[in-house]
Amino acid sequence: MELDYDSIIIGGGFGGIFHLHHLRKLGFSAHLFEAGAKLGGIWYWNCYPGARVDTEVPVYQIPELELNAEFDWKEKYPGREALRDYFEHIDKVWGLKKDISFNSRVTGAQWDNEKLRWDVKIAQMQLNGPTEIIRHSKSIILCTGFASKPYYPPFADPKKFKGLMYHTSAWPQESMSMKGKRVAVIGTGASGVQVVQTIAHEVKSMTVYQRTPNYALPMGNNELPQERLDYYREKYPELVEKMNTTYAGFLYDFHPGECMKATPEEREALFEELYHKGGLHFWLGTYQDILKNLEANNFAYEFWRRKTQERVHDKEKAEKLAPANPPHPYGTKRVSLEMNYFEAFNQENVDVVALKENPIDTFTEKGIRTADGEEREFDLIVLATGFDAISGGIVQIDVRGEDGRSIGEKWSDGIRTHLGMASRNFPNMFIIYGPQAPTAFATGAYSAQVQGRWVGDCLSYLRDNEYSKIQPKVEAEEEWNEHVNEVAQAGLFSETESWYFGTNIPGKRKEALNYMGGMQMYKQKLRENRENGYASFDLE
Ligand code: N01
Repeated sequence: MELDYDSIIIGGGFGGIFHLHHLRKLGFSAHLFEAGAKLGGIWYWNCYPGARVDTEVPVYQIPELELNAEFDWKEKYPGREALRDYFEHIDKVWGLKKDISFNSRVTGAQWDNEKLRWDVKIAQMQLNGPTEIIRHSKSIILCTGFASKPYYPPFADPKKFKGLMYHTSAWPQESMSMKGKRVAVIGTGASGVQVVQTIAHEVKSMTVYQRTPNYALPMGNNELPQERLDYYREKYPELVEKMNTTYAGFLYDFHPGECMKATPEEREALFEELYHKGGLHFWLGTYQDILKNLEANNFAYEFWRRKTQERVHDKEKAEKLAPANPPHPYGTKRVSLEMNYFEAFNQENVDVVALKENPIDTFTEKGIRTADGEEREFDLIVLATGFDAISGGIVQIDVRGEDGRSIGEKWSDGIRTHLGMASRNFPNMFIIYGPQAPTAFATGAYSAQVQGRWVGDCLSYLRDNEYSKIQPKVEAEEEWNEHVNEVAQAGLFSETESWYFGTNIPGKRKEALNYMGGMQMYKQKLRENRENGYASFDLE
């Protein structure tokens, strides 16, 4: 069999680099193709002002002891520059780049059932344009990340606008001065929040076009003193043990009590404590029934609203940012972390337009006109409008399986995977941080390692037992699909329009894109599958 590598890995974020390292360590030859010019995946592309992770150190790192010995984080919630440095550090320790091709976008892959290999098509950027190359491997590992396909809403006449316009994930790599600019920010998810709070003080004026208020919580970021870093290093094995026991791979878990059984005083005291701790404590560390019971949920919303309204001086703006009627239950869209985001609206140069009452009518040469007829003029429009998340980055690649159908065609009637990592008719293809896996409910670095170890074990099993092909049984996919959707229906999440269910993209099928049973249950399922000799898979 003519092969270039045992495995081709697509994407140079946490998933890709962990797989490259792990598979090489297991004795496989592997090569990683990355569309960007550097390592980092999402941290390469998302270079908009203020890009910062919302999971704290030491959780947001690959849990491998040798990586943490020499890297000094400066802040509890590292910014994009520090994260890029971390990727370079990993490369130094693991020597990755010799097996990576940058500026190389995988555009398609076809399974060859005679030669039992994948033929992978790669567009390599050269000075005079892209050149296509084909490489062959026994397996492919899609580490394309959950947010590699930006969403550009179908606004009227966006091309009319003569100023600058960038999506947050396609921001120019060179730094751009914001001083004196008139800026529009469309979208108030995590990216929009970060842009607003970072540049509000330097721009001439800013209009935030908000469709849905973000129930953002204070990040509580701070510098990490040396003693804290030393403590993390010394205790790292114990901290990892703790991460190995929690819902999302964090160092804390949901509160054991129930909101509906707590007295008003107990509830208020816990909410205060968690809110002031910062980070996601007032979401993934609070009473679990808040995410299941609407009455309990309203207590959390009212608390968040009171706290937020206290921070915004102008009553009209405060009402738009934290309205009396919650547009969706608290915490059922991704909760963002902010650093003085709400205070930015106390500046006279920052305004918010509530799009549900006053939608965008059209883009104009000079700016944006809303339904009320008002045209605002801008030098820069920031599209913080999110992603065709989780499945979008996969189906945009023309991956074709045994029967010649693409993964997009197969999933057009609903996503089917087994364990969120394999799909029938696509032998020896593994998906990392993708649909029907814990993905958005676990950190990327942690998930990469959990899924990577399973993939490594699976490929070693094939090699040791002289199998050349593995794919899930149809029944296994159906069972996993039922389980994923059953778990997702258990809480209040499915009632809210969000990228968790694909409903942020017009026309995209509504379905549970994440496995919401938690990391522990997921790891148990992986373990069972490995220990029963991959009984829910067909091996040839
Ligand atoms: O994207 P989003 P994001 N007209 O989908 C609005 C991670 N992340 O890039 O809510 C007007 O959350 C849309 O409005 P609505 C993190 O997991 C992490 O911000 O659909 N507005 C929403 O406000 C995060 O959750 C970090 O009504 C329109 C916004 O655009 C995920 O990435 C930083 C619109 C999109 O928000 C995605 O975050 C950044 C339209 N037609 C990202 N269409 C950190 O670690 C959409 N919107 C901190």
